[in-house]
Amino acid sequence: MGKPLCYNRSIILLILAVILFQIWVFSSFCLTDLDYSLSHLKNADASVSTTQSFHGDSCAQLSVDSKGSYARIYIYPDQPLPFEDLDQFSMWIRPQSGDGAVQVEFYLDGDGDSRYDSKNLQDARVLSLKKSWSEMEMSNSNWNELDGFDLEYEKYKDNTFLSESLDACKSRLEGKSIVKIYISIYKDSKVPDTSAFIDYIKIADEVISFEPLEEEDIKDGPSSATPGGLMTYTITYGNNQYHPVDLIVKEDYDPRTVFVVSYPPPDPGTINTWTFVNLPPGAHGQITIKMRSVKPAARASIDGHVSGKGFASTEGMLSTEFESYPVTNKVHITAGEFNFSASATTKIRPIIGSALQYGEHGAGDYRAQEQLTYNSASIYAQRDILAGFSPVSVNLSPNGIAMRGDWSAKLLAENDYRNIVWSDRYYQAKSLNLSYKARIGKTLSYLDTNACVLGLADRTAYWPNGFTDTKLAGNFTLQGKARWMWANRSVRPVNVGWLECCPLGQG
Ligand SMILES: [Ca+2]
Ligand SMILES: [Ca+2]
Repeated sequence: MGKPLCYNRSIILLILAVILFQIWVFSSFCLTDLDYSLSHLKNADASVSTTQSFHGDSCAQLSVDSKGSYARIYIYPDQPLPFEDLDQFSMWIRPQSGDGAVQVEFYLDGDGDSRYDSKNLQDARVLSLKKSWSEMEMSNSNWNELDGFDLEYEKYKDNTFLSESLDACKSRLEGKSIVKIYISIYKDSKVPDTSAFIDYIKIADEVISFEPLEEEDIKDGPSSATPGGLMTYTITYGNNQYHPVDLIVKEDYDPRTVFVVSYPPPDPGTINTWTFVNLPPGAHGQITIKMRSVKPAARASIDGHVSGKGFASTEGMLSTEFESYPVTNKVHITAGEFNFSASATTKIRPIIGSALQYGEHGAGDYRAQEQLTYNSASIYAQRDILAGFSPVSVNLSPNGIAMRGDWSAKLLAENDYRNIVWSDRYYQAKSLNLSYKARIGKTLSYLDTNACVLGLADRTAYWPNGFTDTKLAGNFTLQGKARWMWANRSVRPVNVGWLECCPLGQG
């Protein structure tokens, strides 16, 4: 009657934390949901200027010469804006020369395709009646507010729709959405040049102030990074209001990231908060933050010892591989009545590493001793196994069941970094005296084997541009040294085929 094996070691089975999220999302938000572009025509120009500004440091300068007709600002909401949600529509104008006329146009989508189509009867185009700055009682060389709700509008090519207020248009065209807005300056034909500055266009809750940073993403970061590597995030903030505000930027870091440094530095005593007191209207700025992802802690060193008589089944696995995972850093900006949130997600690239699997099965006497050393760059294993077959039985029934068993052993090493795989298998063995040292690393991988076997052995190795396959049967000793060196950007085998076999005669 065989006794159950007494295992006085803990099971060596390390399964590394694997984070399965493969999906990464990169979301981007700007301080304004409005995009704009400026017309560039032969005899008229529109450009961002810093010579004047109502809000911040910049505005749009529109000018038309005597041969031109108009200069224009094109505005595109990121998402179609329901016409009925247009509760504010205003801009500031500083006439510079001539008595130019202003016209605004709304292009509306009515069929839900997010586009304006002049041939589609459900879509609509609404234009304000042109008004000169003298008619609007604007003074030259001063900033004047134009409230779009003070203008009168008509629907393009619709005689039933004349000179309505913007509120009346909104109710008559309910259900349609704004997909683009034109703001045009038409020339005063009595003078050679007509020009004006325009700043701080407010459309519902969104503002265009022509400041260089307002179209930057609030949060920008790398789409991918190496494990443990540095990641640089940029936060763009701005005061979109008329008055100075205390603006607070608060970061919500991913727990798998570590703050390294930022410019400007965070508020004293914090690593994630920046306060800008009394930030002037239109002022914008950026914060650059360097973060590091947490490097997976892949490190273990294990000494084991097993001995006993009976059935033995051991299994071990070590791996330095890590799957990709995403880290998301969020930012919240509070500025008076405004709140902005944005996030940037960075995919941490996988670690291509190595894996070592080993194990023995059989019945009889078994002793194993091992030393395993393990870190994120390499795996080292030294194992000595002594196993001999003897019949044993398992006490599953009152009479017990006699079992006959052979010994089998395996060692499988995969160096995915250098594309080396080797596999040693021993099976149908009556006795097995196995001693090996295996190291899997980036520059050197080796397997030193000393074996004395009564049974079958199968040794295979694959590496770039080569492989070996050796099959042995009988009562033999086997000594082998196989080394793969990484040099000159390639894996070079050294002694990989070297194997000394010595038959001991059939036992
Ligand atoms: Ca449409
Ligand atoms: Ca501005």
